[in-house]
Amino acid sequence: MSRAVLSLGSNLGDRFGFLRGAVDGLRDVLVAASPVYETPPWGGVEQEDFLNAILVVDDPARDHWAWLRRGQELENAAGRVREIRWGPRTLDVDVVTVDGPDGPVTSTDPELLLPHPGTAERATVLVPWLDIDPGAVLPGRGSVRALLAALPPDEAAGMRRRDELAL
Ligand code: PH2
Ligand code: MG
Ligand code: MG
Repeated sequence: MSRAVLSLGSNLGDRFGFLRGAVDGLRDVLVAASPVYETPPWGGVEQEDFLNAILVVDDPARDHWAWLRRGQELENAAGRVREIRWGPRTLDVDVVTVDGPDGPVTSTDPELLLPHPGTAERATVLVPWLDIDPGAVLPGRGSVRALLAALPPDEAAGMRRRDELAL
């Protein structure tokens, strides 16, 4: 079996529609979907605000590579064009963590680094993840609650929960 935590992001076009499209494409394996947050862009590229959310998915037949491929298919279905690093995108599906039969999967393959790099510093991932899994643990780094508490206070300050946009 493998259970994955996926991070969704969109800041181009019908942002909520693209997040919904990803959820619809994962409906048969969906365990939980977080609230949607409107978040100021991080990464230094001047661009529109993102909508971000977290999904937990589970499928006995998929390994971590299969989750990556599925995420890429969903990005392609959303018309994703790969241009600027950390730039605007219709849909970003990042594989944050994967738990397999032998525990958390770690990968140093540049195409699929696991856990997803930068997660411990990203309130845009940690906040919605904690919403749907209060006991969440980032492998190698500890509890998501503690990681969030350790971030500088302004990291989450600009995030707005959009409860009217339920996935
Ligand atoms: N993703 C990026 C770059 N910057 N900013 C926010 N707020 N949310 C994101 O998901 C995001 C970003 C590259 O993946
Ligand atoms: Mg990303
Ligand atoms: Mg990505």
